[in-house]
Amino acid sequence: MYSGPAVRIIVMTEIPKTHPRYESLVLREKLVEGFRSGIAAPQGLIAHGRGEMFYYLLGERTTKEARAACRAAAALLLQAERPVISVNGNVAALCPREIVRLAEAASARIEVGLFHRSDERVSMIRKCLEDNGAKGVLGFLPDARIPGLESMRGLCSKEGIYSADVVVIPLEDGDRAGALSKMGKKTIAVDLNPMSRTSRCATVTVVDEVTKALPEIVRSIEDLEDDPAGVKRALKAYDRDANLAAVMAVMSKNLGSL
Ligand code: PTJ
Repeated sequence: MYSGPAVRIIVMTEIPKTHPRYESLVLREKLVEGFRSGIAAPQGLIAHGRGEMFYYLLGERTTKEARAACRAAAALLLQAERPVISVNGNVAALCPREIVRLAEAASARIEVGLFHRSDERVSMIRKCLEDNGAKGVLGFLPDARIPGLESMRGLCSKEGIYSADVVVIPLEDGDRAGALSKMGKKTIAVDLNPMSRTSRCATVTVVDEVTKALPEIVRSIEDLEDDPAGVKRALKAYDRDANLAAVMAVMSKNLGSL
């Protein structure tokens, strides 16, 4: 019988590429890895499961509604003067490179903003983003507060979220999304749940899996960056509530046909 010190058994599951749900399982592994390294909060695993459920109802694909929302998001970012991308543990674990690419394309700052905040997690997430090419990541030394928010998520940086005009909020909690809107900021949510408070209060809501949504926003920025008329058209064509209703119709149709 083993009598040595306690050991932590780490099991990395190898996913065969031929598995029909390969991509989904790889995302799970990334998040579990993020949790083990301390980047993602344990609560993040639960939030991911909720997202997976909505993604399943969507048919695990990018809808035309998501593409239209990404185009509107790109237009909003191109019009912004002080855009900021807010990053939490799940987003850092799933797609740090995509965050950095979006920040470059949109000339945006990156700020770490955590619900389950600890200095250790903030600095691990900052390091993870820097390892993927990020520069000047904000959030480690917050010097401002979002009015009306008691949670740790209310802490922010004056130079970043506090003075931003457009904030990208992937996988956000509803309280902060609402508080940012009350501050007069335009927000871009990425959330697989079209019914969440965040989805219903953001200026633009992309209902898609975050690792798919961020590159699609980058593609739209590249497409629209020298096209001011296209930027205006993308914003005019986008109606958040109609877009969310169409996404919910896709989900109910999929449910009905299963
Ligand atoms: O890292 P922290 O401490 O800031 O905590 C991060 C979590 C995600 C735990 C925290 O923000 C949280 O509790 O979020 P919520 O309120 O559960 O909201 C997360 C939303 O994101 C839910 O509506 C999910 O359906 C959705 N979601 C989860 N995974 C994805 C997703 N949307 C897009 N892509 C995903 N991969």
